[in-house]
Amino acid sequence: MTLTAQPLRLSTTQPDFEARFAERLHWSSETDHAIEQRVADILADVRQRGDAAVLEYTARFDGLQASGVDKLELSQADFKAAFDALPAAQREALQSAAARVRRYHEAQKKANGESWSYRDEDGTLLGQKVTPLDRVGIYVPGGKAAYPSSLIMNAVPAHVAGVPEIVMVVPTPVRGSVATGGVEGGSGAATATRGERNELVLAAAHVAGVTRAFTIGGAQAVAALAYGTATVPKVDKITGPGNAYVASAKKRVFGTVGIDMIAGPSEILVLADGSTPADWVAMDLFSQAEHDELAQSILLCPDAAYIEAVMAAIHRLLPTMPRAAIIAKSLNDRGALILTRDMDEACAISNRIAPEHLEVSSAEPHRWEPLLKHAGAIFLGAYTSESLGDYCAGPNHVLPTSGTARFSSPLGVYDFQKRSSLIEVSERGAQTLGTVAAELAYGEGLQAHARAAELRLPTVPPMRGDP
Ligand code: HSO
Ligand code: ZN
Repeated sequence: MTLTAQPLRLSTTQPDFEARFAERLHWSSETDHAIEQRVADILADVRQRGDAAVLEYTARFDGLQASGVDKLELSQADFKAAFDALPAAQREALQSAAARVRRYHEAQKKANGESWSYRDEDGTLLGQKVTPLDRVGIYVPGGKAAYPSSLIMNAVPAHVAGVPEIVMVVPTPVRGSVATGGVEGGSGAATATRGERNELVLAAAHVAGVTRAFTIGGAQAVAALAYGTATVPKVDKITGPGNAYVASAKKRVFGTVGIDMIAGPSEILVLADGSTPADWVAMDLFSQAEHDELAQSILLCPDAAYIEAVMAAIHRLLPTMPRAAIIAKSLNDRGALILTRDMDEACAISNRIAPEHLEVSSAEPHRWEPLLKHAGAIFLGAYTSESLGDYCAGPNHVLPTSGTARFSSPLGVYDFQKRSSLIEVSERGAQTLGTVAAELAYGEGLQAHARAAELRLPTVPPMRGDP
């Protein structure tokens, strides 16, 4: 069977454009009810029975047997061994990616992650103190869905923020029935089966500053991190991608702990003026389509002939791709090539979509960039392929999806920090502020508030209102 990709072709001048455009963008993030219920049960069970429940679910879902959760812990030595065993080119690539991501996030911390304060006319000090979270949990999906690059994107900003303890959880399921019963590296006794580990993920943990790691996954791992068990430390925030169970569990533990965004399928929108080689753009569209059949790749362009050239490139290149089936399904079900009246209109439509990744594939990217308001990340110019941002340019690749870039931002250092307000009122300030506060407090009928302010005035007035 030959695969074909026929992304939806639209033109903004066609009468039914709005309806067909809206239909193509629609995506529902609803989790099915059965999953919600099972996750709720697992969370409650782990909360109540701790390690024992974690062990049972890990045995049941991952086929990984252990006599204690401590036997499922990996050590820094395990990370280092995985790193050392990699080919030199991979080691260097991991290090270089982590270094660039670190540098970017250090700049981010400097620009908007530092404490600040000022003194007002009365000498009162007002400010904001920024502190890192004490402990964060990073979820790393298992098997093929595990992206070492995502671990870097989560752990490095946490590390740069100054989080002292970064706990990773990663399922290492035992494939089929081959439970080998090997020694858990670094953890001593041969009392745990050994699951399928992703060595690149462990190596990434080495370069990204992960402090502890457990080979557990699913809702049970999220529960262990959120509530803590005898062995797994309770964290303050959980970040990282996961399947529907993990996403549902993260939503449910929100409030007990912080969480990052719940990411939908990957998206790329290419705004093209026709000056970039069509093959490059076709491959950029493929690059997000290959993530997932639900991923969305869209081209917006005012040049009809260029759209034909990209379409031809898609047909020619698709059969050469190992993940052609996923790419074809993604393009057929969710992709679109949209002819616009001009680049201004293309920019306006892009803002309506608020894509996760926005490539401005134009000879004049800086002409269009000021018009672009809503996007997780904006890639300027023909050389800036989105995939460079996925791995190593520096900015975070954890980005708002499904239009949420209208109101949210990339994962960053600020997600691993919190702010406390600082107030130090001077004697004179107590006078100025005391009268204002007392007036408002009496207005709210809160006498103790009013008196707390008035007692600090040089002349304390009589209390207003009946006792
Ligand atoms: N594009 C993905 C991140 C990723 N790409 C990881 C490759 N590896 C986020 O939307
Ligand atoms: Zn990607």
